[in-house]
This record gives sequence, structure tokens and C-alpha cells, in this order.
Amino acid sequence: MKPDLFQAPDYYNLDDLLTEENKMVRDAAREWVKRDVSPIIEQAAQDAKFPKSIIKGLAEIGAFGPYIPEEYGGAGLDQISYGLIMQEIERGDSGVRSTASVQSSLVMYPIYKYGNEEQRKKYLPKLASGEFMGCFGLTEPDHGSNPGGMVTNFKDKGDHYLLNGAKLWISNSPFADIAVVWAKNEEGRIHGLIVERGMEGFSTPETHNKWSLRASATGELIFDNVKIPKENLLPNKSGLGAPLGCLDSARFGIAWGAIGAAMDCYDTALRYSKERMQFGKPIAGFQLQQKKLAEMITEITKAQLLAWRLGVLRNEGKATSAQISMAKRNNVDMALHIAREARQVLGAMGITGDYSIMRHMMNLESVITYEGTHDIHLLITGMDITGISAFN
Ligand code: TGC
Ligand code: FAD
Repeated sequence: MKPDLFQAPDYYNLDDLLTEENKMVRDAAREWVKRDVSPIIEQAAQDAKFPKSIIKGLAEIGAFGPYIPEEYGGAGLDQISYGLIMQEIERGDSGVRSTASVQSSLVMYPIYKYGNEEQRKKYLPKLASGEFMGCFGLTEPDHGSNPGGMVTNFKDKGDHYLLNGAKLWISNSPFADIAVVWAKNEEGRIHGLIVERGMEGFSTPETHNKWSLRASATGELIFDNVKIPKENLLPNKSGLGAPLGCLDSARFGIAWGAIGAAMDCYDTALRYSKERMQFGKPIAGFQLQQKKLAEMITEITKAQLLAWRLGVLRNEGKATSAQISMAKRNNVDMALHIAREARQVLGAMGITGDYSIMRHMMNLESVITYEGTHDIHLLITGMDITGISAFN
């Protein structure tokens, strides 16, 4: 892969809206991605291997639990710093951002929010430092967009629960130490359970042959009469709203992360277009290429404003799930569109691993699908503005 010459676009001087802490956190993440992610990520994606060597660095830049209080090992940052960290990581690779999103918003968040003090103290500091890695099991083979239909279940056996079922498409599952798993009790109520690697009857086979998120490990979670100690149930929230509440936090991070992937594609295309000569002049001088680049920077700027405003609302505790949903859908769609356009600006070179664009494009096909598909997010907005659910 070519040296990482990334220069972040900031067309509307959005830096003026950030605090000194926001900028410090963002710059540290940016520096780390340049130094430790860019040199290895293309090979990791080509090899379809999650680069475990980056776990320590992710913990050091505060990517594991950015907004979790410091007393539990988190970084205690605001929502905009959290978003900026996700942006910078996804500038490097969506798969690396996935690892951080899952650890922070889908594992640490439910333990922090729905767990008791003992669970917080037992797991959060180790998750924050990367000593423990976690995964989140909601999706099942027959229940993706409709997680409320899940069939994974647990029965009360007196001194323990007995867990049965299967989860599919689970980021980090092949190497995770713990899994936050959503399952129904005998009354059909959804609860979160912490399942630990090594428990008898629990296995995590890896899913192979992905053309997307190749630097992120994806797998299954299989529960065959797994005995779960009663103290591993998350006591403070149940129902579908519990896992969906975690998704709000992760989707917010994705809304920022996708901007990073888009910025990298735009920056690469801009630089290439100024250097690549055809018909005796740089291709950046042709109107059709300028149209592509002008539209890219416009869409990135709009997405940055959306994310920033959403961050302010989150900091004030005022962001709704539907507002988060809109930002996730818009910004991922924007990034995927930009990746496709930027790929064309590079001509044949755009399909090679010498540049990051094709990897971003393929990754974004997962990002537009997970944490709620593009269609599902359209329907969430539709439901919010009409008051009528198109789901049931
Ligand atoms: P519905 O009846 O609308 O809602 C059930 C209950 O949940 C509440 N609720 C929410 N609560 C918190 N946050 C949200 N975002 C919420 N959305 C809904 C709702 O108020 C209700 O509460 P209550 O108290 O009345 O019971 O549920 P539904 O069955 O009609 O489904 C709605 C739908 C389709 C929007 C939802 O199920 C959905 O979002 N589906 C998409 C599934 C999804 O996003 N899966 C993600 C799996 S995890 C993942 O992809 C990780 S990728 C990680 C990575 O690598 O980065
Ligand atoms: P389906 O729900 O079968 O949808 C198929 C198509 O039908 C989609 O286009 C969808 O938009 C459309 N559709 C469905 N319902 C409707 C409707 N009502 N109206 C209109 N159209 C509809 N899940 C986890 O729990 N944990 C993870 O860590 C995790 N990581 C993932 C990592 C990767 C790489 C991927 C690809 C997925 C991951 N997922 C994870 C799963 C992800 O959340 C689901 O793939 C996603 O929610 C969609 O479910 P599905 O794939 O079963 O598609």
C-alpha cells in the first residue's frame, strides 16, 4: 500500500465547533491510525485476518469505552470525542472501527447501563484495557432485521440458567473472551446474559469467505445447554428496548465513522486526480472529475454537520433514536456513494490494494447492512414522521 498521506478535509471550518479536548483526542487517534493501522491494514484485509496487534493501541487512544466513566476504566469523554475517535479509526478501516464499536457500545455500554455494580467492576476495567475482548449476540439465522422474533432462550434451573440457541454474523466472536447475549426467558421476555469463553456447550465458529470487513473477525455463537451462573444476567433492563438501546450508541458511532471512510476516499481521489495526467493535463482539470470531487466534499460537509449536531444533542441527553437512525443511514449511504465515485476517479488503479478506496467500498457494504439495514432506517424515519409502523 502507498504511504498514508491523508489530509482531513474541513471545508466549513468545523474545527471551530470542537473543544480543545475534542481536538486533542481526535489528533491522537489520527496519529495512531497513520502510524499503527495504515501500514498493516491492507495486508490484514487481503489475508482476512483481524490484526490483534492493534488491540493495545485501541485501548490507549480511548477507543474502548470513550464515554464510560473513568472509575470503570473508560475515558470519561463526551459524545463528540467518542464520535471523532470512531471517525479517525474508520478512516483507517471500517473493520477496526467495528471492533471498537462492539467493545464500547455493545459490550461495555450494556454492562455499564444494565449491569449491577459487581458486574461493572468485574468486566469494565478489563474491557477498557483490552485485556478482555467482547462481542454482542443479537442477530440469529432466522431473525436479522426482526430481532424481536429471536428463538435463543434460557430456562431457570434453580441455581443457574440453561441457555440454548444460536447467533450469526457476530463481530469479534471468534476471539472474544465474553459475549453479551440476548435471549428469551420462559415468559418470552428478552434479557441480556454475559457468556464467558470456556463455558461448556459454548462455541464460536468463524464465518469465512467474506468480501467485506475482511480485517474484522465475524462468527457464530452456539449455545448447547450452556450453564450460565445467575449472577451473569444483566438485571437492570429487559425487553427488546434493552438491546436496541445499545444500538443507539453504536449507530451514533457509525454515523461518525462513515465520515472517516468517506474522507479517506475523497482525499485519495483528490490527490490522485491532481497527479494523474491524461490528454496532456491532470485529470483534476476535467469538468467531470471536478463534479465528482465537488459533490464528494459537499456531501462530506453535510454529513459532518449532521454528526456534530447529533453529538451536541447526545451530550445534552436530547437525541432521539430516530435522529440517530437518520444519521447512521445518511452518512453510511453518503460514504458508500463517495467510495464508488472515488474508485472511478482512480481508474484501474482504484481496484488495487495500493489504495484504500476499494477496501473502504467493500467494507461499507457491511456497514450499510449491520446495525439496521438502510431500508430499516428509512422505515424508522417513516414511522417517526407518520406515527405509523410499516413493520407490523
Ligand atoms: P418496536 O415495537 O418498535 O420496539 C420494541 C421496544 O423497543 C423500543 N425501541 C427502542 N429502545 C431504545 N432504542 C431504540 N433504538 C429503540 N427502538 C425501539 C420500543 O420503544 C419498544 O419499547 P417497549 O417498552 O414499548 O416494548 O420493535 P419492532 O419489533 O417493531 O422492531 C423495530 C425495528 C425493526 C426498528 C428494530 O427491531 C430494529 O432496529 N431492527 C434492526 C436490527 C438491528 O439493527 N440489528 C443490529 C444487530 S447488532 C449489529 O449489527 C452489530 S454490528 C457491529 C459492528 O461490527 O459494528
Ligand atoms: P434480513 O433482515 O434478512 O434483510 C434482508 C433484506 O430485506 C434487507 O435488504 C432488508 O432491508 C430487507 N427487509 C427486512 N425487513 C424488511 C421490512 N420490514 N421492510 C422492507 N425491507 C425489509 N449482528 C449482531 O447481533 N452482532 C454483531 O456483532 C453483528 N456483526 C455483523 C457484522 C457483519 C460483517 C455483518 C454483515 C452483520 C453483522 N450483524 C451483527 C448482523 C446485522 O445486524 C444483520 O445482518 C442486519 O441486521 C440485517 O439482518 P439480515 O442480514 O438477517 O437481513
